[in-house]
Amino acid sequence: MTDHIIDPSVVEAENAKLSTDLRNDYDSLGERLDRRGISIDAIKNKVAAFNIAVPSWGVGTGGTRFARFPGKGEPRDIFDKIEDCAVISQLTQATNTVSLHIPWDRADPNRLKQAASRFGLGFDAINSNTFADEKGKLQSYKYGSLSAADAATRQQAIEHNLECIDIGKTIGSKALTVWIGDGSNFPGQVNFARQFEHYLDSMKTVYSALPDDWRIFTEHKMYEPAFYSTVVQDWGTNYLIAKELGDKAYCLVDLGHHAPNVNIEMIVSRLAQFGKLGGFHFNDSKYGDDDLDAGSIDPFRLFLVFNELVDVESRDADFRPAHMLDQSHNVTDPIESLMLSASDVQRSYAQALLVNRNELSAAQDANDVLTAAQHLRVAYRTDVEPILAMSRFEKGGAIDLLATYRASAYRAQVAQIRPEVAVGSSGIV
Ligand code: LRH
Ligand code: MN
Repeated sequence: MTDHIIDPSVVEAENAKLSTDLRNDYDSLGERLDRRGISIDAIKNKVAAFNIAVPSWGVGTGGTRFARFPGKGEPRDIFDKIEDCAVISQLTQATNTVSLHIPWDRADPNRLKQAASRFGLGFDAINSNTFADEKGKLQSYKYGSLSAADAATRQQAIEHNLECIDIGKTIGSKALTVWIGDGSNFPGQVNFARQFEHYLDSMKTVYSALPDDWRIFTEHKMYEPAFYSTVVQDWGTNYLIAKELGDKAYCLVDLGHHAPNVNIEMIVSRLAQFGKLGGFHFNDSKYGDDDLDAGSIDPFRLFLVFNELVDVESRDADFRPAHMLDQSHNVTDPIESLMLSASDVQRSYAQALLVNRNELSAAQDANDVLTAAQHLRVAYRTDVEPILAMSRFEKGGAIDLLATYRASAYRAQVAQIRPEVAVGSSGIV
């Protein structure tokens, strides 16, 4: 029996105000899609099966290197974070997995599993962290971790990743995500080839410890915290790594880790075409790795990414990229942002499912440029909110996410029991 963190009667009461209008909106959209030869229920069923993992580190208020402004009812530990994730899952019905980060979420793995399964939550990819030093560890990652010149430092970073695999095995994760900040700040500071060789050697040791049914995701990022060179800097390097490591190795695409205006949807197509697209960290950005809410700055780009994913899915039924959010909520209630972001990622998937792929291919092959472009725009311009809301409603979630969450007064309730967090800290968590 799954516990509900929000009193179901609050959700029912809010839904009761909206369900008739929703039914009407759904039926009228259904008629319009019918005229396009599309079954709205088929789209809704696919949307209902779509899941996106919530980052444990995203439910606390985030910050920058300059400052962090904690909000009310900040989660005190991973168990508070799991409860906040349960709220997001209950109302969206689209986020029944959590992605942990070690050591930030280190705790008794069996307690973690229990705390999550109480709310019907599971664990997605587990993230290692060798981009910050951990108290009690001998070696510092100041000059790198898995790619460090110093062998003892590399060994410590390897052992940390092996520990993450062990924790993951107990809690039911099936993947390890490895993002490292290793790089350099000055020309000449490192030998690129030797540094990359160290990294590959270290990763081969980590790879050899993966259980048979696991995957390892390597995440590329253009810069930060290193500002001259980064070991895993771009998708090309990431593809090389996945090929070097083996069949269980895949590339993870964090949307914010590319220079502005980079054609990310084409990177997605390339990695998928060569069988090395493992998953995503969805967020949005305007300049750097801004970790803004997915779909909040450039929703058309998010749609174009899903247009590529649905294209691959239409040719490969086994294609199962891991979908995760990776955001930092500096000025909003993280629960509200994560709910809307999960829904906006679902929205891009639903819109991409509306593209008439046969007619699109015919127009592409005929160089009928505008007809081809129109097929994407018509899908993108379709308001699929009735499909998203009906999927939530039928699964016991909220028709109006924000209104229902605010009606629950969850934030005010937890602010009663969770102590105020002192101001003055900085950093993303
Ligand atoms: C690096 C990153 C990575 C996480 C961290 C919290 O920028 O995207 O995925 O480990 O954020
Ligand atoms: Mn990321």
